[in-house]
Amino acid sequence: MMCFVYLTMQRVALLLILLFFSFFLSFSQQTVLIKKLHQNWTLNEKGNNKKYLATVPGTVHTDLINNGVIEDPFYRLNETKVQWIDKKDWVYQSVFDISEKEFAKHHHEIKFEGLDTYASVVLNDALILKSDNMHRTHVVDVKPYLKNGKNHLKIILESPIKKGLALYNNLNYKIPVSANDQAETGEVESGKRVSVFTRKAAYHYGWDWGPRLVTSGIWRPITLESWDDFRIKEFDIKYILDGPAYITTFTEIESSIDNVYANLIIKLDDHNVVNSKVQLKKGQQTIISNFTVKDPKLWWPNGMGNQYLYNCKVQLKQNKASVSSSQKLGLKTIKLDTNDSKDKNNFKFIVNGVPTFSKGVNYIPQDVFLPRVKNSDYQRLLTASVDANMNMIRVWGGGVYEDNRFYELCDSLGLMVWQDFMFACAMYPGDSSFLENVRMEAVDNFNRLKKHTSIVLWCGNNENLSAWKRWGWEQTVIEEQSQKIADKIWHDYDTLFHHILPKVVRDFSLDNKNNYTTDYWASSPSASEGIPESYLSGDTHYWGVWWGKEPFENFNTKISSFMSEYGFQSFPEYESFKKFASNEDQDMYSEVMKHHQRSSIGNATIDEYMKREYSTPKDFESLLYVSQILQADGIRMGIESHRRNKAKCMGSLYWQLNDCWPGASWSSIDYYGKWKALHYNVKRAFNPLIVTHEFVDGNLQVSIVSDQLNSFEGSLEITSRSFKGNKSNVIIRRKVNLMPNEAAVVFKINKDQLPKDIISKQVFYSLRLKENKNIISSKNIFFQPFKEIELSFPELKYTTYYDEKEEKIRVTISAKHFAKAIHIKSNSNLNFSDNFFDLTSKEQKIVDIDLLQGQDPQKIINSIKINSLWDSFN
Ligand code: BMA
Repeated sequence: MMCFVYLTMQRVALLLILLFFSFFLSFSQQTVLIKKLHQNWTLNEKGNNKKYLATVPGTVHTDLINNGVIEDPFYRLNETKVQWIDKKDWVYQSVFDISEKEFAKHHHEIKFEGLDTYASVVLNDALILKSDNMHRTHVVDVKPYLKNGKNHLKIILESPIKKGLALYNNLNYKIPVSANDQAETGEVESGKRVSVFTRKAAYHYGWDWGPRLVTSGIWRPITLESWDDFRIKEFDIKYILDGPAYITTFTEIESSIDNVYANLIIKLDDHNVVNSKVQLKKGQQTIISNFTVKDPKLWWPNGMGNQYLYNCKVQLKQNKASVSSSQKLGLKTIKLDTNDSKDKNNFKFIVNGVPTFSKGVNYIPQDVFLPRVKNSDYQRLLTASVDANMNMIRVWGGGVYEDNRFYELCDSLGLMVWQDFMFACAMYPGDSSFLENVRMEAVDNFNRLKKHTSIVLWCGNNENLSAWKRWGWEQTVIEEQSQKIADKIWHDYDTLFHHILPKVVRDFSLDNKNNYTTDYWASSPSASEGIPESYLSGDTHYWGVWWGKEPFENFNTKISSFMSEYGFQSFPEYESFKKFASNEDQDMYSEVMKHHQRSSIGNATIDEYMKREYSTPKDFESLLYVSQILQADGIRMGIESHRRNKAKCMGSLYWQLNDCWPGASWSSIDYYGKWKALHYNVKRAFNPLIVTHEFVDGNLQVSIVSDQLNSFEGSLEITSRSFKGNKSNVIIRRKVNLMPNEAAVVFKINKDQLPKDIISKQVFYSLRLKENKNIISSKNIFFQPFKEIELSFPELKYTTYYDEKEEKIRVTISAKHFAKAIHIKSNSNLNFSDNFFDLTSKEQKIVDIDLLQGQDPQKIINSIKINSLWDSFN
């Protein structure tokens, strides 16, 4: 009986709770409905009735792959077989249902976040939008066209090549465009480079690290937004940090009811900070609210502190209806300091008052077929960047304004974003419709991205100024066309990059005291607005190594205030090679390997540098591996030199983080996600504290560099070791101190005291920087190129162990004799905690890989193979 009463009481309580919630829900309804229109799409070539199932968001190319019409364009030479696609027009169609309840809403808008590119959008037989810019977002009021029940949506995409050709042929002068536009590969009429006429990712037309695959498609989401009486259209936050944070919010309300009171509530991390009554007016109105955070938690770049992000939410309630919007808010001050002192650093970012050395990389889109990039790809790549101790990433101007997901991760990981506008290595048209199109693109993207704490700079273009003023384009136009045409092209450049784009950045980045909060830099590289790069001011792209065939050692002397590009190529590893090529392609100069190399001087340049340092690798797999060691050691030299010279140089962004297809390139992570040897070296070289060296006039100088905000006390050990066996001889062991953020030479050895002749081939120096007993940075110094050095068979030994609890495979490695660049391979796409490291005879190294769910540890363990440089020649 007792039991029955108890149960009944429980039920009553449950009922009461349910009643309470249903009451609450009915009085607090979300009035905005958002529906993705991604279902039931078909694709056909215009004029051909054969329809294929299509994926939205997607591209024509990937739909044709999925329907078995074309083969994977990344495999071997397949890219050449699909060049016809960009000369055709394509039609996407879908039918979507609208229920009576949805239809009853008072307002309906469709948002097109990305149409690639010349699109005509037809809804139920009405043309509702024509668009010609892949980078723009369009919102269309569809209330007059929407039907209760079935709705037909059709998007016709015209060939970007045909459109581009029409614009090209219409112009009475020629616009210079770099050879990255691979018009010949695309069999475009007379090799005409039409890319600059179309507001579409430039790299789709080809680049020196990517194929030519000019896509069409619905590349970003399409959503239908339906609402009743009012909604929050925009929620914008501005602040001034001056001890406390003085925050102002701008809530843009759109209402179809008039003279009605509503409650506006703003919450910061769940605390109510504003609670006010607002009178809704028909049309649009912006409610400005102010509040103060007395003791704000700041946002810091990776390595300098936490990335605190407040959660700021606005809610508007009126009677039963409630709408809301929220935003993450990081509080920081940022300033690009470009003071004009020529003898000191004059290009540096000051974050929260602290001059900050920018350690990072240039980023290109992760795939030619952009909608294929998954959340996990963003996560993997950006996490790899902070794992390698970076704090900055440059979104390069020949790709796209990235997805929100990209910037959200940069916000939470502490990666400052240098954001280019999408212009690269070309001059551009200057007619009014082109300029207005670009202006709107800038407005769309600036406003979409301004809420992201991570963005620290907007830059007008990549290398357009260099091309015009330094690569000789201006002169060629004067000679081949006329001075008048050269003046016109420069005038258009000036209009776009010195007036239109900076005005957008200024207009939309004013704080509540009318100060600009976002910096604009007209071109990378440049000394200042309209003035080409110089090593005395501004940022530079140093390509003497690679394009100029200069020795890697030149990194030690070619130093500017900010090195925003420099790099060297390598091949992807053998496991990756096997994914895009076949056995018969195992030659650096095979058709397939040449095809997957798009730099005009590519494989021969890798070859030339390799011969300077190494003997000929014994086979193709070794060649791929040695190319990575070559790249890794070369770029490490660059990074360390920039950091050693931090009194002069405050930024080092190497070219490039990632790939958009598989092939030879400057990347440190290959298309399949494998870290090349370079990425491990970047991690070492960007460590907050490093020990580093250089030879100055033959004398050895050892330095330590700190990016720490507190001083450092530790010890330095330099030991001479033999390649064979374990003979060693301590050269120095001493205490070292560094002030915060300092770089200093701590030890010098005169060239007369360094190993010479035969000895220099038998010994190396090992540098160790220790804090307490822990090694925090180490480096080996070799006195001869490896082709001269007498390496011994290292007799590597390893054991493996699977840690079930931590889901890690642990590999313990040791060597009998010195081993250079030990590479642990497995046939999984996972990366090891360390790789491509040197091991001396007495050391033991433990590395591990974190398994993903469902991965069979035994399979991976069985596939593990270990080799080192020695194996490439023996
Ligand atoms: C830089 C970039 C890219 C190019 C790279 C390698 O200058 O801006 O245009 O891919 O060089 O050549």
